[in-house]
Amino acid sequence: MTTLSPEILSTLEGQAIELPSWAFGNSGTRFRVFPTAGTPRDPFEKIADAAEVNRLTALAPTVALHIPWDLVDDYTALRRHAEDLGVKLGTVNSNTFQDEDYKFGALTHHDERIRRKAIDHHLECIDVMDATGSRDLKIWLAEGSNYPGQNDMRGRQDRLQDSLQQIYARLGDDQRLVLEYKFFEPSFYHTDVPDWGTSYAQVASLGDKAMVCLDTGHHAPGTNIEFIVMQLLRLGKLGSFDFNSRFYADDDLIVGAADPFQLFRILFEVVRGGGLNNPDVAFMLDQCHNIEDKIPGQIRSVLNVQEMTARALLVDREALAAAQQANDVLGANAVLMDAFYTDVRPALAEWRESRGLPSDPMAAFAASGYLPRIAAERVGGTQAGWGA
Ligand code: PSV
Ligand code: MN
Repeated sequence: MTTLSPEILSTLEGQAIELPSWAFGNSGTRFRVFPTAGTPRDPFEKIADAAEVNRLTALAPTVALHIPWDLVDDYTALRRHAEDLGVKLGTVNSNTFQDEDYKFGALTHHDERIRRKAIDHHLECIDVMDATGSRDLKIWLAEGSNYPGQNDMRGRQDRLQDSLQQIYARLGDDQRLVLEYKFFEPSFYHTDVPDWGTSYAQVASLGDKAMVCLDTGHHAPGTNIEFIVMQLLRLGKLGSFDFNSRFYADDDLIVGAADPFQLFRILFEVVRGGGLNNPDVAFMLDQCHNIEDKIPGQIRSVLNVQEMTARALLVDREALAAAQQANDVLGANAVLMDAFYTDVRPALAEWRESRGLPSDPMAAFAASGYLPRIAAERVGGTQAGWGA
């Protein structure tokens, strides 16, 4: 059995992965949303489910909120509820994609009333962050156009910068703004923040508290995502990850499911670039569980990240550097592949047990009776979904 060194284990012990509240609600495609028994009816129940993931894995100490999906009357009560269950409230995600007014844009809109409304929404999100103790405001913009000539793309960039400056000015000293990019969808011709370069250009002129968010599902097929990770770390602007995996577009599948090797390559650049257990780089999930049970889906996800991080930490960096220096193409590649092919699962299971955690959190969850219990208890009300 492969053993993991005390240094690797202590690094893994510091790993924290933020869960998205929306992963616990029902989700689906534009064709059908399949509900599951026991789905949370409100943010309090979503946080209870997220806390269960953390209880079994010790990997997920924070939960991201989405406004307005997670609107509550009393955020202090929500914060207390989370803390009572051993987790904290994390990133606050804004939403400018579900209001009729935003059909043609929000932070980029040429109509000053609509742009003002979108800016004010973000200021309200920062009010929520003040109450929840959250550090990060995550902005993903569903803005763009469908047809060439439809919009003045340059004017939209200028207005976006102005909007972001107004939002940035409201951040507290310890708060940050992270700007997420996505190459297409819902717009099909141009998107206002389509790539890391645009996000970087927009946040770089704001200041130190503005960073880029890299969602692994938001690139064209074949994109070398680990190169982007390297570059953003090099520039000191990688603020956060939204982890998920994809076969085609923004599939939001379980991280490490579609392409485990890509996850390994990304995590190796994270390790190499000093991004692991670095408070400046938040590890988050952004996933939807359309057909699988949501809580096990989240447990599987954080375990996948942990397992692949362990493999990335196993890379023999000295041997790799030596092979690179010697232009030993296949030797260098072999160093990387050796680590990737190492099965760390037995060693991690043993280590979990030594820390008082279940060696197999998936099995422990299945045996816990939690799912049948919430299915029996959560009767009536309206189940939460992507969009509520
Ligand atoms: C839509 O693509 C999206 O998945 C973005 O990645 C955001 O992070 C998320 O929704 C929540 O708004
Ligand atoms: Mn995302």
